[in-house]
Amino acid sequence: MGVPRADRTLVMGVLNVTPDSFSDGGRWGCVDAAVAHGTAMVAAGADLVDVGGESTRPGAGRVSEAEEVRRVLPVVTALASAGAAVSVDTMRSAVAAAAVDAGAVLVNDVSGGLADPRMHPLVADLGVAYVAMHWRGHADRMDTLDRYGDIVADVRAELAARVAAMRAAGIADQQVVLDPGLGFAKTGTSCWPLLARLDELLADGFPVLVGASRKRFLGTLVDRCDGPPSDRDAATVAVSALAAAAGAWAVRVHEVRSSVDAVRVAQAWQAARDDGKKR
Ligand code: PMM
Repeated sequence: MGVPRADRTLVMGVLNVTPDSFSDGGRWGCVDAAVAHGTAMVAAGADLVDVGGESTRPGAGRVSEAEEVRRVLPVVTALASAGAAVSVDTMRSAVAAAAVDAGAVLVNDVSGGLADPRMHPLVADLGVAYVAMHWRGHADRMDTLDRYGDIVADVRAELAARVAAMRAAGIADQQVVLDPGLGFAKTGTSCWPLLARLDELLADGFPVLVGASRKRFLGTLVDRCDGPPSDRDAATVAVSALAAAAGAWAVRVHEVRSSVDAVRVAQAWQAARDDGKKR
C-alpha cells in the first residue's frame, strides 16, 4: 500500500477522539458523533480522515495504550467500512496495528518512530503508508526543545536520520511521507521558515504533509490567541493554498471544505501557468 496520490494536494481532515485536544478535544468523544463528523468531512471533500486518540497539545500527558485503542478503534472501523480512507494518528505500534487491521490505510506517527521502537518494524511488515513527523520529545516537554541553528537545515537533517532508520527497518521509500511537525518543539515564529522554505524539504524527494491548522503561530499572527481555535481557520486556509502552490502532498486541517477549495485554486493556478509556458 503506497502513499495515496492525486493530481492535486490532498486534504486530510482531523478527527480527534480525545477529551483534551487543543482544537476539537471533547467534541467527538462519542463514537456516533465522531463517525458523523468523519463522514461529513468526507462529504466536504476530505481525501483522508485522520483519527487520533491521544492529544499532543503542548503540556499534554500520555494516555494508556488500552484507552487509546478504546477511543480510536470503533471510529476507524466504522469509517473504513463506510469506504473512507482512514489514517490513524498514533505513536504506538499496537494502536497502529489494530487500526490497520480495522481498515486504516495510513499510519500518522508524530514521533517518526522515536516514541516506540516497534513502530518501524511493524510499518515495514504491513507495507502501509507512513507519515514520519519531525519530533524531539513528548508534549509535556516539547516547548523546551525549541533550539535550532538554521531550523530548516536542522529539521531536514533530523528527518534524514529518520529516513535512514526507516530504510534500515525495511520500510520502502514509496511508503513514506515526511512532515516538518509545525508546533512540535517549535514555538514563537519558528514555524514560518519551515513553511516558506517548503521547497527545501521537498527537495529531499519525499511527499510532505503540512499540519498548520489552527496552531498557535497562526493565532499569534492574526492576534487571535485567546478566542476559539476556529478563529484561525481563515489563516489556515491561506496556508493550505500556499502549501499546495509550493507542492505539498497534503494539508492536515480541522475545517475541510475551505481547504479543499484552496488546494483547487492552487491547482487551477498551476495548470494555467503550465499552459502558458507551453505557448
Ligand atoms: N499536529 C497535531 C496532531 N497530529 N500529525 C501530523 N502528521 N502533523 C501535524 O502537524 C500534527 C499531527 C496537533 O494536534 P491537532 O490534532 O489538534 O491538530
